[in-house]
Amino acid sequence: PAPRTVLLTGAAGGLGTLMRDLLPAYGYELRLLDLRPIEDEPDAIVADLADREAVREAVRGVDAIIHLAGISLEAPFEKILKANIEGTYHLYEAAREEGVGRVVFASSNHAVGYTPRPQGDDPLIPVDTPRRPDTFYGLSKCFGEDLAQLYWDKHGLETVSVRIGSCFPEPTSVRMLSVWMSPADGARLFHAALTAENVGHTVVHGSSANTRLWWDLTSARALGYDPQDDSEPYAGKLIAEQGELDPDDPAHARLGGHFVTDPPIWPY
Ligand code: NAI
Ligand code: 15L
Repeated sequence: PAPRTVLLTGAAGGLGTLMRDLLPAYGYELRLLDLRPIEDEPDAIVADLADREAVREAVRGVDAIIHLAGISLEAPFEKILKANIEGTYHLYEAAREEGVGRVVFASSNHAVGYTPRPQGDDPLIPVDTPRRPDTFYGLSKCFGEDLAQLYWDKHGLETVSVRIGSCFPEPTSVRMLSVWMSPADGARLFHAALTAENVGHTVVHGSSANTRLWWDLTSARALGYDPQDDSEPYAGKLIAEQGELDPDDPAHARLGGHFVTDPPIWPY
């Protein structure tokens, strides 16, 4: 049966806030969890993924989990380790123990951020492109995807890992014209990921059907995802303001954009 009760971790964050607005229209009852309290949501669970008991209690009785909680940008390794690596492990252990059947995992383009972006007639980046994380943050998403594969192979717990491009109300950079996922398409993709049958562990790219797309959406469409949006209407203004991407600039040559070239955050 289609999932009805869904735990949304990271519910106070940017994407969580967008999804709190959009997902109930698909018939889901959301249970919310975040480190931070959420205004006007007194029932939201305020908990750290480090707290295994709280996490186990939070997953008890839900049909599925959308896992957005974690550090969403580059940070010192110790912080990434705690929130994204150990935190995601705690969530999967809780899901296994409580018999939750499906997780939708917010992976990221930064798991493969060093992949050169296609130029000219180059083919779109396939979903099985080799891992090339551009940060410890991206590396934690590689870990999450591998954890998902392990829990499918060993425990039969299904996951759709969504390598999200940039999900914000509007694209705000020329790079985002290629990787933007409109919030409405994000909700469509999460709904497809929750309801498609027999996903095992499936990795998909998460973006709208952008004219300037860099990656292949075939595996996402195979779940039933039918993106309705395209960033192109924003292109004129953004390119006028920021100029076209210079392929010789290392910050523009690869999928991960400036995550590739930003100075490392110390202490390493
Ligand atoms: P965000 O930083 O706005 O939200 C993340 C939320 O997770 C925050 O509310 C934070 O309080 C919570 N959180 C952090 N550590 C926690 C912990 N230990 N326990 C409980 N909650 C914790 O990030 P955003 O943009 O909403 O992204 C959501 C997820 O999607 C993240 O996992 C991010 O890596 C991923 N993602 C987002 C993209 C985007 O375009 N927004 C692109 C690619 C991936
Ligand atoms: C991500 O993984 C981040 O969580 C998000 O804040 C954006 O930076 C996005 O990637 C991006 O690549 O634009």
